[in-house]
Amino acid sequence: ESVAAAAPEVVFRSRLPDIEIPNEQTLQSYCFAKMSEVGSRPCIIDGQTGASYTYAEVESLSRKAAAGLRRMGVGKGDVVMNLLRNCPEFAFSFLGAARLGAATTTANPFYTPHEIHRQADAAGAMLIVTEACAVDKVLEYAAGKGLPVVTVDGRRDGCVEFSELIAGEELPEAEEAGIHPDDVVALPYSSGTTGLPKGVMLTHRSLITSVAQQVDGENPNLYFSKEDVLLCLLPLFHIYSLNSVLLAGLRAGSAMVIMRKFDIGALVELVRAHGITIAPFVPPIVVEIAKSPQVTAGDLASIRMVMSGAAPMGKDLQDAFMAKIPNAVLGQGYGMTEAGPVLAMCLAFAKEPFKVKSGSCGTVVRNAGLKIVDPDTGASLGRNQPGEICIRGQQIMKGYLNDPESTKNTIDKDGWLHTGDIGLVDDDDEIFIVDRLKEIIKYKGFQVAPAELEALLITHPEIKDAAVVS
Ligand code: 4UW
Repeated sequence: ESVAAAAPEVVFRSRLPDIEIPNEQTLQSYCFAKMSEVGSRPCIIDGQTGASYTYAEVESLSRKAAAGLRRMGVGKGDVVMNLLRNCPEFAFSFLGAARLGAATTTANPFYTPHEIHRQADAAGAMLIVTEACAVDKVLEYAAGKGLPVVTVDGRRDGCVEFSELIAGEELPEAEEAGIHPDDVVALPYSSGTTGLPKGVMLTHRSLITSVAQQVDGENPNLYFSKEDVLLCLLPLFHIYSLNSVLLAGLRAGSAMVIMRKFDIGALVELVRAHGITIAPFVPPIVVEIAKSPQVTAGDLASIRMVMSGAAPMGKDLQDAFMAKIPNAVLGQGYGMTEAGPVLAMCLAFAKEPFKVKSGSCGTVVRNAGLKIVDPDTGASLGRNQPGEICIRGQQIMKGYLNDPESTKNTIDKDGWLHTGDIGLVDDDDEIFIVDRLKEIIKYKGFQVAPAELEALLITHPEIKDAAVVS
């Protein structure tokens, strides 16, 4: 890898060996593959209501949701919109749609009506699953388009209750046939490196690959076990939580405790009540806990692993937080919706952990290649040289929905996905993100597309033109 070496490309790999990834099946069969071992174990626990569902119950409810969605007209290739805060029904609906060969597009229930309608239109949603806090934003829109609306938290005129949707028989397994590994199963929206939010087509194959890269193998990069209790606080409408909490948790047979919104007191109570062992966070939550006099090390004693991702977390913050949870491993993952989403994961989370450095956002996942390229020349760079991070592997998106142009600008002809992030790989294969080439602004780990703000600003009669930068 010396500068003089003739090899034009320096491709970084995981320190873990590649594994066999069973990605020629459906996402739901992959996630529930260990049913005989975990059927009677807790799967989803609603932290707010205390309702608890075993693995067998979650599987059964997802089959009933599939049957219910089919009765409402959902079929292969269709798109269901989940406009929900975290709740058990999110999982039943997502997995139910998957069984029909349909995809779920996820949106933040606190988006403006305009944002929601735009996404529903672009995604071609043919049914919306939502809840009381957001239903008024879609009723008129849905009526105009003739789309059915399902509510998960009570009766509402003109809507179907989720409890009715799942009241019938299960969809028989045989009727799931016909799903291809390259069919889209999740359609989150992301602005990527430029412009407005676009539908990111994640297939059964890509999500299985991504989950396997994290939690499968003899020495999983991200070791979740059947005994673990995961905190599902980060919103499932964002790919971080959907993939690395719900899907990874299901695959590993862990229990997941669902929390609808962040509140430090409630968090401490849930950690104590359920013996939470794994806490996936984003940096603003890490900051709040690190600074809160309300939270003591004793409160968090059951936690053995804290993950952070979706935005930068520097060494200082990481060190301050570690002082608060001396018994836990704190590390980062690095994801991007388009990348499936996980590019890199902290190797201290492995079953047989590696020593890692504070401030690193992990090492490239196994069964993938990562490259650092000079943004000006496109030349592949060696260690310790910052450049644009590119990733290749079966986990990355199939492309943007109905947007071959943006797809081509993001995934090059050799299959490399260009992230728009500037980072380097050090001598120990650890990745450090140092800058961002792309336009995107991150607020609490959520994307804010400058193009959207610009479009909004210029609707004001007194504003002639606007440019938004991070
Ligand atoms: N450090 C610095 C990081 C980092 C980061 C992301 O909203 P998106 O498209 O997607 C995400 C996904 C994050 C994620 C998924 C699964 C997972 O396990 C995990 O870690 C535990 C994290 O954020 O935004 C993508 C952009 O967010 C920035 C970066 O700019 C990236 O392109 N970003 N993670 N650790 N920046």
